[in-house]
Amino acid sequence: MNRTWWKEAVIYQIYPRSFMDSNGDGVGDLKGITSRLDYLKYLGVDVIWLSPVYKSPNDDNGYDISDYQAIMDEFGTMADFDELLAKAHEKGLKIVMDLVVNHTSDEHPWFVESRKSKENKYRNYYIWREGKEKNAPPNNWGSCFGGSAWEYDDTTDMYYLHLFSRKQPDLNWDNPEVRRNIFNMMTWWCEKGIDGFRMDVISMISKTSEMPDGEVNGLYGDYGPYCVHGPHVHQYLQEMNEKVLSKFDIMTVGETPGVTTALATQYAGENTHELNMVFQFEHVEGDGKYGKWTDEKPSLTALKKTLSRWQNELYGKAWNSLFWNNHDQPRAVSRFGDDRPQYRETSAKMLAACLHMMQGSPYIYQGEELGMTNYPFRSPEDFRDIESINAYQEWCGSGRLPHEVFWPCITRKSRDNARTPMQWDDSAQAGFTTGTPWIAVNPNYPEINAKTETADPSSVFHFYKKLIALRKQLPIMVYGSYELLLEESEELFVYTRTFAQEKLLVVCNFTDMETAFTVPEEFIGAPCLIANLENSYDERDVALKPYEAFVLYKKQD
Ligand code: TEU
Ligand code: CA
Repeated sequence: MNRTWWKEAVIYQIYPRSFMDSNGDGVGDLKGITSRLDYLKYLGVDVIWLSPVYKSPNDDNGYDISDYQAIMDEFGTMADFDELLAKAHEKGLKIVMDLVVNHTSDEHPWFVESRKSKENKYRNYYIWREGKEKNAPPNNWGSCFGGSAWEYDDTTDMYYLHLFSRKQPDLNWDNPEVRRNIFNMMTWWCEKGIDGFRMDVISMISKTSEMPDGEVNGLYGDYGPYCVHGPHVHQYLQEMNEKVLSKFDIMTVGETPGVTTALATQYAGENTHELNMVFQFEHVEGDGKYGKWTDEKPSLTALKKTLSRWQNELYGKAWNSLFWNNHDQPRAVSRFGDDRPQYRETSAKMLAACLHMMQGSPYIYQGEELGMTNYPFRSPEDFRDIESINAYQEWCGSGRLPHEVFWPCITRKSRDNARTPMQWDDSAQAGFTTGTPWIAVNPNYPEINAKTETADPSSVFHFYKKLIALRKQLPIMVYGSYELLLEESEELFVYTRTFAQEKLLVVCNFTDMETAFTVPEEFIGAPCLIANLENSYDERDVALKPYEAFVLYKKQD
């Protein structure tokens, strides 16, 4: 397997709106990010993935782009971006941009033109269809953000497709002019010196020409069979690779909801000339009770099975991305760990060890390295995310579910859990802003913040810092093969990594119970690389405390 910088990198995701506000307007911005680069350098990460910073009306917080080559007003100017890029490179940090090209904003000039008339030269940049009959959309597909996936446009008496919000019309990738314009824009950013792209819902860019009704689950039909992993998706990605990606030393990661390991070996295969890696979602989806919404904790055996399958089925064929959370997911320690005060730090460290010792490139979402938690939402007015606001209306506002049934589900999974401001210190608004933040700061910021944790060697922050440093020292963490042990255990996640003469044993207690563990013969007496609690692992039998995790390392003689 050939060595590359992105296989050995740790990537840190910044959600700019909530990372650091430099001008007191309550919204994070580029100068704010630049002011915090030394913090990221100290943590030890290699790459920053910036969620979208392009001009946008912010219907979906920047994932609705109205100008791909201009910076969002609230985030600053292109000069601010150029300064951020230059300063990051000076400090040895790379910058990966978030490329959102499945759709644009409805305020993008292409769409403004497209909707003017059926003859407009931009008409076929988007996906327009006649209604089934008067006031009926072309089919029953539902949008990810609630309601129909079709919006009626009376100027031309037709409907346009939007798999997300009605202000995010889907681009028609079958149109070579669309592809040409997108590839030119990507080249423009690469020539500025950026270091790669995270590609938003890139598995959805090719749709079938036939658009029949989908299987109904809930209120609308499923667009999946017609819009995900469509007929030309690999052709378009290979064209993108040939015309743009292959010309630069950059990293690419595709966001591919619905991807399987088999498909991933095509999207991110060592020699398929598409992408370097993909985000799979099998370990963070499928737990829903009402659509994606649930108040249930995921099952450990299901989690182990899913992650182990991805470890084994990609090994030697494609590259894994590793993540517990991002700007769309609830906070890792609240979802997979235990955010009660007596267990929050230990379980956050356990999750970090469990993920970072696996094969693949680990992604850290802003604040995860502090053990930041979900937010204590009190009412729907606390939400800012279009997905949560629409879902509450669709499930409760409509009377389908009583508030007390749905509320625990939406508050546990709302994307806004990940979007509350980064907690920098224990001053007002956690040091994020001197103004009023666009979304409330988590009230636990006096205990959970970067200033406190960078000063405390036993903090979650320093545990992440140590894991990142270990990855630089140990090729086995990057390139070693994976084997799951104790498959049926509901309490312990235990696996080994093997690389030439070296071997790692990773042991994680995912419960708040003391749990017995027997160290395999070959590891008895092996040195402990990292652990989240004070304990000795020299003996055969270990009584693991709640959320205890440790890693033993041996070099076969
Ligand atoms: O997310 C795509 C996507 O699948 C999400 O809608 C995800 O499934 C959902 O949020 C889980 O609750 C990407 C971006 O990451 C997301 O922020 C955008 O809202 C979306 O695309 C549209 O651009
Ligand atoms: Ca600001």
